[in-house]
Amino acid sequence: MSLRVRLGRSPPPRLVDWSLFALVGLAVATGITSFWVGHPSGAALFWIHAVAGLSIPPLLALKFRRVAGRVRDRRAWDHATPLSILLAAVAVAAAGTGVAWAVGVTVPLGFWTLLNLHILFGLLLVPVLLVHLRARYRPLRRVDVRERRVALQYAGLVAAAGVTSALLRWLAARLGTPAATRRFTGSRALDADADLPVTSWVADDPDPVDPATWTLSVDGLVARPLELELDDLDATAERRALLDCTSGWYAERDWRGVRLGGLLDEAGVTDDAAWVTVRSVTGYRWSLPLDEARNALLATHLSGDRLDHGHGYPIRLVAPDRRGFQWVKWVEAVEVGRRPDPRRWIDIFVSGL
Ligand SMILES: Nc1nc2c(c(=O)[nH]1)N[C@H]1C(S)=C(S)[C@@H](COP(=O)(O)O)O[C@H]1N2
Ligand SMILES: [Mo]
Repeated sequence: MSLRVRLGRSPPPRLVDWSLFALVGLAVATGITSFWVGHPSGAALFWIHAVAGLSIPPLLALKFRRVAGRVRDRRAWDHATPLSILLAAVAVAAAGTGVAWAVGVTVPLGFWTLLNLHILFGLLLVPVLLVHLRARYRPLRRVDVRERRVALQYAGLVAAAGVTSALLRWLAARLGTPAATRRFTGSRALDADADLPVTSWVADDPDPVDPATWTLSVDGLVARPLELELDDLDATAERRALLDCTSGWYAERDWRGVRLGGLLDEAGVTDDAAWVTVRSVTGYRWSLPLDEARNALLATHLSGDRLDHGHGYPIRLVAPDRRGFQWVKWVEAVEVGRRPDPRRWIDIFVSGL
């Protein structure tokens, strides 16, 4: 009885605020890094993201209860109050779209998915929170973290978030919502017989490649640089692989093409080679560690048909266990190096401009 009463008291306001800050930081950091996790060994990252994210709403509710009076009374407003309200709205929107995506809500947003919106609100939280902090910063004091009951409350909060996350997954499966097929990344399965959507971001949209003038070069740290034409490629390697796009869908399909490892052997990589960068005609590129690259495919065919322009004709990278954005389309160059190409971080965003 006394335990319940004591647990019922709110944690100190500053602790609530600081833990909101920490949880938002954790949710944003795990959310951003999750973009380049495609292998199930990284599933814990998504789990932490869910638990951090779901721990936020209860604390927000406490905070809203605390400041409600000050917000309702217009005379109590100061220059920073509108921004605080904006921050509250963005936080609620980020949490709401995350939960809605997880249970399978589908809203027609044109090109966008709820997951894209969730990402947008999540990223927006960062600048708004920083400006809010400038106006409202209060240091955390010893007295704010001294009580044992607070530790219990937080343990309960995290446990409840974990249970809620599992419940949402169960609910989606039980109700058979579109999220029932959700992978650990949050992406939903595309119908097995559906055409793969064409997904290029930031308008990376080159003219169709002319096979008469197109060549594939393999150079960098190699003994014999190659310059190949389409007919030179012995596209007989087959591979079933799962493409998981960060906009929230995945599809397992049959691909055919040349093993990148075969080309690298033909070119003879030197001893100091460690990374392979695959670049498109637009400059869009990604780098893979040498061993992983050997195992990747430069595909010419998808589900038995020659690639069409949208999917990367004449060849595109198939990088199993990597996220979709790393599957470079319209490939024209393979560069072997000592290090990953730092330009990839810029070029995946600006190659279409
Ligand atoms: N050159 C280039 N390759 C690209 C992209 C791009 O914009 N430019 N988009 C990537 C993204 S975000 C995804 S999900 C996959 C989608 O492949 P698809 O269009 O064949 O379905 O291609 C990837 N390869
Ligand atoms: Mo994507």
